[in-house]
Amino acid sequence: MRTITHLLVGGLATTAILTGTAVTATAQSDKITDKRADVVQYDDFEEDEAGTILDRADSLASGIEATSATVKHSKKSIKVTIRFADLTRQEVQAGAVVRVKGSKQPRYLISSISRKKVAVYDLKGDEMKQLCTGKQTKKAGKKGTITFSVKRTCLKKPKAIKVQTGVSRFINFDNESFTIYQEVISSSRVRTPESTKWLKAS
Ligand SMILES: [Ca+2]
Repeated sequence: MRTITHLLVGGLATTAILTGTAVTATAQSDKITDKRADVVQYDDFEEDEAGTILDRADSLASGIEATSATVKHSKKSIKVTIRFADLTRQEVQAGAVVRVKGSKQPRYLISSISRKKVAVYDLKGDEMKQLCTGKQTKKAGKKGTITFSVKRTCLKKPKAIKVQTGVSRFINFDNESFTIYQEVISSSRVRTPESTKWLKAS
């Protein structure tokens, strides 16, 4: 699980730093429609850093081809819903990287730790301290969804947040080799997750 979490941090957090400057907007919910046929397969991170972008059939077959992600920032919680073309029943890991107002770096990672749970990690420093857990629900199959939410108090009640999301699936993982499918939610890019607008807790 550690490897999976680190992958999400690497993939999502790194790109978050590169994402442009802040645009202030009043909103509490934002939906990003995902580009189609854009699941990336990696067979080795050292030899295959860029991975392979799968075509439509193989993206669907990966079981994690996403169609959209919706983020809601309410007074009590932060809720993410990722929708899929045909979601696998096998284990997948969903994640979100959260920026808060006043911080240039991504501040928190929310990541699946089991089928029914996510954890929030503090990205400040190298330790990736786990701050709390939240609930996750998964509906597999056509038009399937993964929804997770965490309490806003766990993220110290941020005034506004920007969120990037993605999903990963490991196949045949052992210490020597693995295949991973990764889907980042973006309307235009394949490896860079798109950030929501600034979402206020209103
Ligand atoms: Ca997609």
